Amino acid sequence: MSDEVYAVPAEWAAHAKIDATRYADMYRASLDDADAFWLDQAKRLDWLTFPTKADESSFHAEGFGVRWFPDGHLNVAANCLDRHLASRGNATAIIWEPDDPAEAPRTLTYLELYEQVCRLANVLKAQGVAKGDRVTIYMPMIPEAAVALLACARIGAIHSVVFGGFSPEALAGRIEDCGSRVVITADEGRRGGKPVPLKANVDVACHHAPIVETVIVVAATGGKVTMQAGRDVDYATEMAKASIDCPPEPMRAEDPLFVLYTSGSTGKPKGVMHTSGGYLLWASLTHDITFDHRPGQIYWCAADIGWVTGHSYIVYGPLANGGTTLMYEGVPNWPDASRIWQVVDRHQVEILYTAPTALRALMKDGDDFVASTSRKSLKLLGTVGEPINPEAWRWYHEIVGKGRCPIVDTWWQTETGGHMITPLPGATPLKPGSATHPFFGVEPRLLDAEGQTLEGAAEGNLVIARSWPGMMRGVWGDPERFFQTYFTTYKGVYTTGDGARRDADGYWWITGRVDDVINVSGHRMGTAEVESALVLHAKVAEAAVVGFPHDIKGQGIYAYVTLNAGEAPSDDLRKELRTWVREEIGPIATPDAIQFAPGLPKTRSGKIMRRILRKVAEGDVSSLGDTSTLADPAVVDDLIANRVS
Ligand code: 6R9
Repeated sequence: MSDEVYAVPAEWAAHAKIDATRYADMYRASLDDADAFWLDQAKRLDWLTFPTKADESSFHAEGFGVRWFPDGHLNVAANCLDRHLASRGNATAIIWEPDDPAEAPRTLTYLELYEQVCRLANVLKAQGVAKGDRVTIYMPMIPEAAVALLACARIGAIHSVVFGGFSPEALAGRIEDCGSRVVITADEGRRGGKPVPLKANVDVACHHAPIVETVIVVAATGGKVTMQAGRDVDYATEMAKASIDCPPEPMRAEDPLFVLYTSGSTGKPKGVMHTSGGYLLWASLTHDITFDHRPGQIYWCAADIGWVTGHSYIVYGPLANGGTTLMYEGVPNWPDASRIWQVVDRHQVEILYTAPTALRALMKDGDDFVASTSRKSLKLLGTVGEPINPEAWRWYHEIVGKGRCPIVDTWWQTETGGHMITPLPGATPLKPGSATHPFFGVEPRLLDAEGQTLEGAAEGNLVIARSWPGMMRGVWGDPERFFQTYFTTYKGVYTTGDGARRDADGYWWITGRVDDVINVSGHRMGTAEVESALVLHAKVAEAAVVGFPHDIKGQGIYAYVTLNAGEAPSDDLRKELRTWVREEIGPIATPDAIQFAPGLPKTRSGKIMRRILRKVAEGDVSSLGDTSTLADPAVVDDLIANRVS
């Protein structure tokens, strides 16, 4: 952690939408008179019925629930499209940069995007999709993915986007959990010059999820796929037949907009549900203020649409604000480590938002890849997904941004819908590695293990003391789980699952997860999920998974595996288990290290002592702490002796 301070550049302080004084005033107003503040902010959206009330949430068991703008009506797609047509119908809504740099980029104006969304909305209706139905989207990073999200929003269908890197099994689980009868996919995706067999994966998933009646297939690469008669339909054929006339469905602010599955500390991934009014307001306002966004600027969020960052900051935020959003199909380091910077130059990107893991990977390849490009267009840089180490922060600031561009290190979660703790470029002096200060309406608090509030400079559990418009509304299909997961550890507050430190200047530093979630390359992975996948293997008796520090990924996955009696450990089996997990969940879940362990350290009541497993994985065996409560302390010596480095 670093205590250098980077002052707000003079031109930012003078010209940004929010300067330090304005931030302080607005932040205070957002807490002191929240209803008035949020009803005023709500004016940035186009409502069919303007709400008369803002926050109707309670974090307490009695009357528990999260509700915002309960009597407001609007349509999210109309806010992202229709309302811009008169003023900027011919402005570029989406710039698409293909995986292969030799191919030409594509652009869609607001009018073109609007027409495609209306057509697909009609295609969905023709397939029997109605308001409230769930539609699963399993797509590569092509404009049709954004069209799919917005088409659902237009007719009030609830989308569930599943990251294209997830396996057929993981996809099937998510389809079944939310009960989607319709899947939108593509023949193939492309990443780093390699095809991703999306349609073939959907075919396998449909075996496990017989609920699927219709698969709409975009021909993205022209790769060969089998089309099942009566189930699979060709996107282009249906689009050509569909009318461009599709009035937006009037929705209540609290009608669901989407479900997005994310890993938690226990059990299978949960479907985080967001609704229409509060979510869109939050995505739009945070995108506008954190990035100091002006329509006409080229803005690039280099995330995938399969994660919440793609939802809020590739699609909903920028389009609600009439911006130009760049969608990139590929990976940061293909054909080589200069690709991101070449894309920046090619499209004259002014605002770039990416993840620390990508920066660390590029940094490792040396500065020449950066120096060979201009990057003059860049004005503002952002990061998201995990804590950024000061070294990567400085590299981003000095080498990428030539010291000219403020960095907004945005802390938030799938559950929060959008930015929660973040610098504002015209208001906040920066400290490398600190997410700095809360956004409007966000009341962060630090609690100790007993739930006592910590004041001043302190470190503890990060909780949020009141509701905000972009907050999740529930766990799909499991109302109890929402309250159980987030509101029972500490009463009356939202528990984030993150630890944090507040320094003497009141700056917030996120220290990482305090639960059994690991953050691999900015993606959340539940240790329980990887363990479940491992024990499904016929040779595995038991498995325990922990995170360990990894230079590029932030955290890597370390698995301890106990084999069934009679099974012998071997390198081949190690490989087999890695492939197994990859196929069960997806490449992001592949263990970096597998240690065969005849026994796991357990308490006498049978609870695995993860603290010890973490220490061994980290290679920090000198401070294992108290091991006297273990049922069999000898287990630990074996773990240390056979550590995989
Ligand atoms: C948006 C997103 C959420 C978890 C979160 C935290 C970590 C995200 C961060 C950060 C430190 C930041 N995280 N942004 N940690 N600094 N700027 O990433 O959502 O995939 O749900 O992950 O990511 O641990 O709890 P999600």
